[in-house]
Amino acid sequence: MRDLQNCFNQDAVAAELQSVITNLLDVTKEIALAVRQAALADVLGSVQVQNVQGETQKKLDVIANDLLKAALKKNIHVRALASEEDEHVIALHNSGRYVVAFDPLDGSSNIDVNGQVGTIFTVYPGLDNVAADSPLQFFQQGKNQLCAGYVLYGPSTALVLTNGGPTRCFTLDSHHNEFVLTNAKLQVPQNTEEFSINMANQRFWSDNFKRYIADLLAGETGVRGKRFTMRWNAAMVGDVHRVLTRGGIFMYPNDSRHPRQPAKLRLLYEANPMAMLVENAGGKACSEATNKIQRILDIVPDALHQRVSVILGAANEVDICIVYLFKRDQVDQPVLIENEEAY
Ligand code: AFP
Repeated sequence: MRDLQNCFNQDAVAAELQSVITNLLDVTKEIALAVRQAALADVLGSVQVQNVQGETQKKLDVIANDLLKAALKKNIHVRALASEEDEHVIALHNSGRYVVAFDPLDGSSNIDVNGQVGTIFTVYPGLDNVAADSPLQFFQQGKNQLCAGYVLYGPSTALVLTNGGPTRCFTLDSHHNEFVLTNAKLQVPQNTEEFSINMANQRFWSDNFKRYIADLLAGETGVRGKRFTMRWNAAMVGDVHRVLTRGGIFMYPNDSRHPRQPAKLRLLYEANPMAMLVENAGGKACSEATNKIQRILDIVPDALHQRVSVILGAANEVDICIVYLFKRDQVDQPVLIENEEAY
């Protein structure tokens, strides 16, 4: 707690917010233990129930969600909760200063194969003129986030956190059950030779996006003139952690599988917290909408479980991807870039 407390002090984090973050992190230590015990604690497998996203819930999804909700319900500073696993907002304390959203166990398809999973969380100011149980509490731009972070349950348990200042990395010291600061300022290199995408979706991508990936694959003799490698963990926490620690670009683009809902990742508790962590580490995070590119943190949500396309990581590589998406074949058409100074 000493390292976390120093960081709270450096960032001038309000005492009430500190208590919310501390509650969240205490639960992640319990989840880390359950993930480690796995079959020994009978937490693998599914519960044969679908969540609001239409995904079959894993036992650990339910356990993590219940633990987080139970802990935060006791905190008088939390006005409302939103979880990937719950369809509606959960109202808590009317006078609470904060609203909290989380994906209790991101990458849950990895649970049963002993792969990386994680908890992603974000805290926004509660809105006084809005009912505590209203989704409007969460229809705030990502740039309003007071804190964003994730805990990655990998070979070690890593916490990556920003309170608006630098993006820091802590490692769980399991002997003392305490997060110890191990990188005071993560920095995403501007350029990269590593990309992260689910290539199996290629046939559903736009032609411009296919061309961008084809040029990454073309190697030293292609137009990019260098060889790229590819990694895909199927858990955003794992893939973004690699981008934050080693560099790279992570993409989950729009695809044509579900025309009315072309993106997969959720804005509130996946894209926004990751975008804040990446931007505060010097990277970029954007999303492709019809004929325009948006900084993720500028998107005004209109649904609690809204999905957005995500392109984030090395600043120069994100820019190059945007050129492929919007400018290359459309040089005579205006390209709308919202909040242009961010790009
Ligand atoms: P689950 O938590 O349902 O496993 O989904 C994980 C996720 O939302 C994100 O963490 C991954 O990047 C992405 O989905 C993986 O999607 P694909 O299974 O389509 O590769």
